[in-house]
Amino acid sequence: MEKNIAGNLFWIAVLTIVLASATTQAQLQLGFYHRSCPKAESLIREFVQDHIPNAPSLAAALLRMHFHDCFVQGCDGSILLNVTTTTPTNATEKTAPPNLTLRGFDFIDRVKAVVEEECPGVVSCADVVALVARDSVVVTGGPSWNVPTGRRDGTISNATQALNGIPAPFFNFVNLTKSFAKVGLNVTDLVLLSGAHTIGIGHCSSFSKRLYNFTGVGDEDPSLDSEYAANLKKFKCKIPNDNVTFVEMDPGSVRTFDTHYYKLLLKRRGLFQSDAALTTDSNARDFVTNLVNGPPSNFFAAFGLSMEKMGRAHVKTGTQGQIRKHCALINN
Ligand code: HEM
Ligand SMILES: *[C@@H]1O[C@H](CO)[C@@H](O)[C@H](O)[C@H]1NC(C)=O
Ligand SMILES: *[C@@H]1O[C@H](CO)[C@@H](O)[C@H](O)[C@H]1NC(C)=O
Ligand SMILES: *[C@@H]1O[C@H](CO)[C@@H](O)[C@H](O)[C@H]1NC(C)=O
Ligand SMILES: *[C@@H]1O[C@H](CO)[C@@H](O)[C@H](O)[C@H]1NC(C)=O
Ligand SMILES: *[C@@H]1O[C@H](CO)[C@@H](O)[C@H](O)[C@H]1NC(C)=O
Ligand SMILES: *[C@@H]1O[C@H](CO)[C@@H](O)[C@H](O)[C@H]1NC(C)=O
Ligand SMILES: *[C@@H]1O[C@H](CO)[C@@H](O)[C@H](O)[C@H]1NC(C)=O
Ligand SMILES: CC(=O)N[C@H]1CO[C@H](CO)[C@@H](O)[C@@H]1O
Repeated sequence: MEKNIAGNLFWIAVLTIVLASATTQAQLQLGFYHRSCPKAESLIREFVQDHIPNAPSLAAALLRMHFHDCFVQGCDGSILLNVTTTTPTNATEKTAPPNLTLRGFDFIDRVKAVVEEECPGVVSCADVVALVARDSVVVTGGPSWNVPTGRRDGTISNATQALNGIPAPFFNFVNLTKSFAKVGLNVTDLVLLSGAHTIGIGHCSSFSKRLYNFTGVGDEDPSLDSEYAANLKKFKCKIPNDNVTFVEMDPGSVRTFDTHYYKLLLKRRGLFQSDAALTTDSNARDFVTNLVNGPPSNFFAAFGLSMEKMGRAHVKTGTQGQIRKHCALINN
């Protein structure tokens, strides 16, 4: 009898804790807007399907935007706030002739306007970014993945934090691992998500040191294939620190989401030190080799799982944050 009471009390305590954490810790869920804005996800998908084929290079910028958003104060749309829009790396944001990133912000604003018209004040900018990133990759023939929704928008825009959160292209393996661990991502995720560099471009200034001044004595990065380096210097990045010219990160396959990026890594042709770093750790290198040798479908499936995981990084849910009306501005 006494044992029973103790047992019951135990289960009541467990239940109470579970219920309490369920109410304070709202979770992301698939189809969060199912009741509050049933058409939200299809409107977003249709907008992407209608517009990305005319501007395919935008898909990369939009995928990268979701990554940057999640690495700074969690996936909360703070990357879109006006104060931070120019912070992540100066070289990137303002100088691309096609102005990729700026066009990315404009694209998100247009998507947000569509969902605002359908259901004002319901769909967060953070969810728009997450859904647009997925839908853009799908339109380019890449993998799909689940995007549970219910993210709320943050209200802090801090340039210093933006610079701190985003891993730099000169990071080594240890630096990268630490940076990813801060948002709950491990080495598997690091290798898989870096595979996003199978699409898109990088400015010469993002890897110039590898070509011109690796250790400060006018030398090249010895871990970069010398033939590739010579070609880059001859035809693309002709002067040090050129922040205007850009190159394809996965030359010849820049618009195709595939495992070719990993093949380049094994040929010592990853563009950034952070790409090359993935082959400096034996476990990571083995994983890269597996991805190269396996069917693309393995990469696609695993990439999708890591994207879903990244999309949960420090999210705000429930009553935290707000649903911004304009993605560039905090509601007043
Ligand atoms: C592992 C650490 C990472 C580093 C150090 C890094 C760094 C960079 C840099 C420096 C650029 C080129 C910027 C420029 O010069 O214009 C770039 C481009 C890009 N990154 Fe990453 N990145 C990392 C991880 C990721 C992740 C996790 C994703 C997405 C899941 C991603 C997606 C992209 C895409 C799609 C582009 C091309 C953007 C465009 O064409 O506009 N990157 N990245
Ligand atoms: C954000 O800042 C840009 C540039 O300063 C400006 O053109 C734009 O109108 C601002 N957006 C909003 C919604 O105020
Ligand atoms: C970006 O530009 C601002 C203002 O010009 C400057 O203060 C800052 O140091 C630059 N940051 C980087 C990473 O170059
Ligand atoms: C690009 O490089 C030029 C020349 O070094 C410099 O004047 C300019 O400020 C740089 N732009 C950015 C956005 O860093
Ligand atoms: C990029 O866009 C900004 C703002 O619209 C503009 O001032 C700048 O000249 C553009 N840069 C290039 C290289 O087109
Ligand atoms: C921005 O973030 C940095 C680094 O976390 C912090 O030192 C600084 O106080 C913050 N600035 C504001 C205005 O909150
Ligand atoms: C990383 O996390 C995933 C689960 O999210 C797990 O399957 C994988 O084994 C982990 N990788 C490492 C190296 O711990
Ligand atoms: C190479 O780096 C060293 C040390 O940072 C610097 O003093 C030198 O001016 C750089 N040379 C070039 C060509 O950028
Ligand atoms: C920014 C950062 O974390 N840099 C570190 C990268 O790794 C080197 C060597 O492991 C450290 O000295 C840096 O501080």
